[in-house]
Order: sequence, then C-alpha cells, then structure tokens
Amino acid sequence: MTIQIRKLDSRQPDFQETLDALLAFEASTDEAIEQAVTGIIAQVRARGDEAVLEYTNRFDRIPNGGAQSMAAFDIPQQELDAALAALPEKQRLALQTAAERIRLFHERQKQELQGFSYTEADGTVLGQRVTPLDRVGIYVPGGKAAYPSSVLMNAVPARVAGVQEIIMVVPTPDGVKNQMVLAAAAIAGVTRVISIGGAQAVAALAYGTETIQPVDKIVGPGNAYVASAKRRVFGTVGIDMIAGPSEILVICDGSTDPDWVAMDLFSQAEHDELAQAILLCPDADYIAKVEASIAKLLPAMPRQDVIRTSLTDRGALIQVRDMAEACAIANSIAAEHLEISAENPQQWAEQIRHAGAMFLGRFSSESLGDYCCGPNHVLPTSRTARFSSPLGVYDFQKRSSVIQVSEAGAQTLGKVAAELAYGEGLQAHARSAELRLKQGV
Ligand code: HSO
Ligand code: ZN
Repeated sequence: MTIQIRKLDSRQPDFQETLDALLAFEASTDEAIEQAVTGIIAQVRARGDEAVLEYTNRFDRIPNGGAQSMAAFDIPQQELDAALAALPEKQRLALQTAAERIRLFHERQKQELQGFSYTEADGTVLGQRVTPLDRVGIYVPGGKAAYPSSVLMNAVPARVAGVQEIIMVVPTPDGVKNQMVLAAAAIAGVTRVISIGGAQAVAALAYGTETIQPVDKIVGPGNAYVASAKRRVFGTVGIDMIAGPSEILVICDGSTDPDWVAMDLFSQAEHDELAQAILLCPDADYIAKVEASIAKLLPAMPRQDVIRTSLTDRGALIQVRDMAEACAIANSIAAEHLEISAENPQQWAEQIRHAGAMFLGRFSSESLGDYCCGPNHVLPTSRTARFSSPLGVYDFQKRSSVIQVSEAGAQTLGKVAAELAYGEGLQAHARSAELRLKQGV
C-alpha cells in the first residue's frame, strides 16, 4: 500500500490557510466522558477507598473477582526492586544510564533555580525562597502507552527538586503489571506505587482517601478520562500540562541522508494516528528523495498503520523559499520537537524562538532526546511552546517571597503604603502601616 503525504509550497497563495488548517488541533471534549468523570470524582470524594476499589475492579477487570481492599493495589518496594533485578541486563543498564543522564541535566537546572535576597541601605531585606512541593502524584498510563522513559522523565525532576513523597499511580488492565515501568519507578526513587488508574486515581490523589494522602500536584499523561479529571481537580491541586499528540518538525537544508529524515518523521508519527510530522526544506529534489525514503521504509515498520494514518492525515512535506523562511514558519508552528538537520545548525537555531525542544545538527535525532540525552521529553504540544516550557525541576518547586522590613524601612514604606491604602479606601491597611511610623500619625 503506497502512502499519500501532502506536499505544500510556501509560495502557493493559500499556503498559510492550508498550514493553519493542518496545525489546528483541539482535543475533542466528549460530553459522555465529561459526565462520567464528574460522577467518578463525586463518588471518590464521597466514598473514598470504597469507590476507588469498585471502579478499579470494574474498569481494569481485576481478575479473581477483583481486589478485596485497597491494600491489594499497593505495589511494595520489594516488588519494584525485584522487577529491576529481573530485567535483562541490557535493558537495566539502558534505564540506569538514561536515569543518570536525566538526573545530571536536572541537577543543572536546579542550580539555575536558587532563590535570592538583597539588603537595602536602611536594612530592609527582600528575597525569594524556593521550596519543593511536599507530595506529588505521577500518573502513568497503562496498556500500550505505558512508557518507562516517561516514568523517569516525570519522577527524576521531582526527586531532584527535593519532593519527599512521589506517589505513582498506574492502572493494570486485567491485573497485568508492566515490569519495565516498575523497574523505572525503582530507579527513579518513586516512594509509593499504586496500581490504580483513570479518573478515580486522579480524584484519589487530589482529594485523598482513607489510604491515600492527598497530593499537591498531579503530573503525567493519560487518556481522555484522565485529562478531563486533571482539568477538574486543577485548583485543588496543581497539574502539569494537558499533553496533545506528539509532534516533530524537521528543518533540513537538503544535505542529510533522506532515510534519516524519513525515519525521524516516523519516530513521532508512530506514537499516535493524531501525531504530526512535518518537513520544511528549500530543495524540491531533496523533498522528493525523502518522499521516496518514506515509501521505501514504511512497509518494514511494525507500526506502519499508525504511521501511515498520521502522515496522511496530519503530515506534510513543505518546500520553502530558503532556510530563513523555514525558521520563520517553524516559529509560527511552535512545534513540540524541532530538528534542524543542517550544516551550521546554530546559525538557524538563533532565529528560533518557539519550540519545546531543539535538536541541532544531523546527529541529534529526536529519539535520543526521548530517552537519554538528559533534557525532559515532557514538552509543550499543540503550539503551546509559544508560552510554556518543558517539564522541569521548577514544576516541582514553588517560590515564596521573603520580606523583612527594618525599623527605618518601615518609616519610608509606611508613608507610601498608607497613601495608597487611603486611595483604595482601606483604612485598616493604612493604619497598620502608620502605627509603625515613629512620629505616629
Ligand atoms: N516523544 C514522546 C515521548 C516518548 N517517546 C516516550 C518515546 N517514549 C513525547 O512527545
Ligand atoms: Zn517519542
């Protein structure tokens, strides 16, 4: 079966319109899902463990008539350690290497995120203190989208930030546990793993139950039920982003092996039928070569059906006027992943302002970043790189302002504050400032 991938040219008069239509993605809000999630959250809030137990037994088809109590869903530390010990040596080493590199990168990030304080001439001290969250929940999807690499990407920065309790929830459909996910939890230093999932797990983490302490923030990807539940508990707890399908944008100057570029496009397309893979290149002949590589390589891919649908529905090979225009278009796309596969990639990277992660030069395939370069693979999707950042240590920290006004400082600041407070009609504010003035008012 051949593949029809859309070819566009930035010189076409309707190019911008076509591109906008291609990029448009809105997570469908399904009324039935919204209603189900509202009910589940209400039940968990009202009945706690009893409701979580019932939903989990039912939705995850827990065998042997289901679990009798929530204790059955706790996966003890020994089981995590055993999963790690039982992994094939190569897999264990790969996970450990990835975890260590992710840790090193995020340790650097932490150094950039220290608080500060400064003292004014009259002795007033002002500053900002950075503190970790106390307890976070990490949602790990079950089934086909259970990625051990995502366990590392979510849990390691939390650890580095200094979070004391990291509670991971992971559904186990039909009671089947993913051993590599458990091993990743052991390596990342997750403090508790509970085999529950869905909206019921999100509600349990947000509001707490008899056996689960409420967390301060919930991170990690999930299906439509999980996304809806996260949106609903936001405010009671913090949440990370609501991730959309994966995206890759490749800017190529036409001198990379076209097979490499084709496979890079596949690498994100294989995540999801809704994933988006786009190439920007000034050279029409090269685009034809990538197209030929796609046709040649696709039949051997185990996930070729997913890749084909993704490339046909949402992919594009776009001819641009030159590399500068490619960068301008890349900024407007604000892709989750941007590869600049070119000579002197830095030169072009300087023109990029919006991208979740940039991969510079031919050897920086996006897949390396997904697993083991060190930077986080949880990245802003659906053009949100215009205003948001990769998951990082900062997502597991918060800032407090620190204010220590000296007696002298209270004299000058008191007058300013009182003036403004009277202007706002807030007498108590004004008097509170004025009582500290030496001459009294
Ligand atoms: N590319 C995905 C992350 C991932 N890839 C996990 C492989 N495993 C995020 O967009
Ligand atoms: Zn990936």
